[in-house]
Amino acid sequence: MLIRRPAAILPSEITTAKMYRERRRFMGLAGSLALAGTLPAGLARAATQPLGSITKSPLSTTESQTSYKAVTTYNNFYELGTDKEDPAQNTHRLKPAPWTVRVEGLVNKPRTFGIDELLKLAPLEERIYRMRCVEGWSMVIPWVGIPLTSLLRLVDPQGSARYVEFISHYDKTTMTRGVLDWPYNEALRLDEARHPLTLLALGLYGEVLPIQNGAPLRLVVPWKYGFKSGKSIVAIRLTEKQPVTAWMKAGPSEYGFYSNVNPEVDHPRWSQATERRIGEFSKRKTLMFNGYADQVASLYTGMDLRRNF
Ligand SMILES: Nc1nc2c(c(=O)[nH]1)N[C@H]1C(S)=C(S)[C@@H](COP(=O)(O)O)O[C@H]1N2
Ligand SMILES: [Mo]
Repeated sequence: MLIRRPAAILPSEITTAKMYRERRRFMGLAGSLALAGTLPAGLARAATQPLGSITKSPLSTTESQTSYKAVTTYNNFYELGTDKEDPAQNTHRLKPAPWTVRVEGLVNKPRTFGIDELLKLAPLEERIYRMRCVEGWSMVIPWVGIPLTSLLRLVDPQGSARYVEFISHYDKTTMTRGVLDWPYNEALRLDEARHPLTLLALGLYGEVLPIQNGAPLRLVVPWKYGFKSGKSIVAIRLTEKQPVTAWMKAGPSEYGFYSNVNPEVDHPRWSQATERRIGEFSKRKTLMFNGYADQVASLYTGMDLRRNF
């Protein structure tokens, strides 16, 4: 059998998680061993556990996906460092297992879920979403997850519940101190949280979520700026009052509660009219609600989206 050696793989082909991992494994091992084709059997095993069967969602975009490498090395996860490369280098600061998430507050059936239970709540779906950061860059990411509404249904929200707060894990002994008022928290209105596009992500590129992307579970809200998609969530709390979120506390004039992608509302320090898709050179025009207006605009009828930014 002809063995295809790493040198024969073009960088442009390295788009899938599996291929990227294989390439890294080759580079990380003593080259002679790998090239001689004498890889010990144990090393051929996947580095991460498989998620099981995943169905493809019709809610996915058909735009080309950002490379696995960019998705997993260009991150915002301030708990693991404030530079884009930091989270991928500081993954040892977060232990994604064992893990539980408690769902509490104004619900009739408060409950704590383990990751195994979440994986069984609803069929796992691949959702390829456009994501846009408030900093002006965007990516297309094949998330794997379950609709958040599947989880909310199980805890039976009370009639008075109007908001859903998401609280991220924080450990001051290993994670960044200062910068934000930890733990990181974000929130949605209950109808936004129940919207079919709102995803509880447990994986990407067909595999378990890498730590730098918010393992073991993170929120994904594709029509809002990236910071609304809290990572490494430990608690989901239903409330009557609008929660004050970490970024609102840090800069109330810059980060409002809604944070819908809106090219007409500039960040006080820069325009939001265009964005750079990671991997592309020229800029794209930013679309209202990040291109999801048909699905979500009705959530905001009658609201002044300049005031409710
Ligand atoms: N806990 C936590 N969640 C977070 C952040 C963070 O710093 N901490 N950064 C947010 C921001 S600003 C963005 S753009 C996205 C980035 O997600 P990604 O690195 O998986 O692309 O995560 C969001 N979720
Ligand atoms: Mo962001």
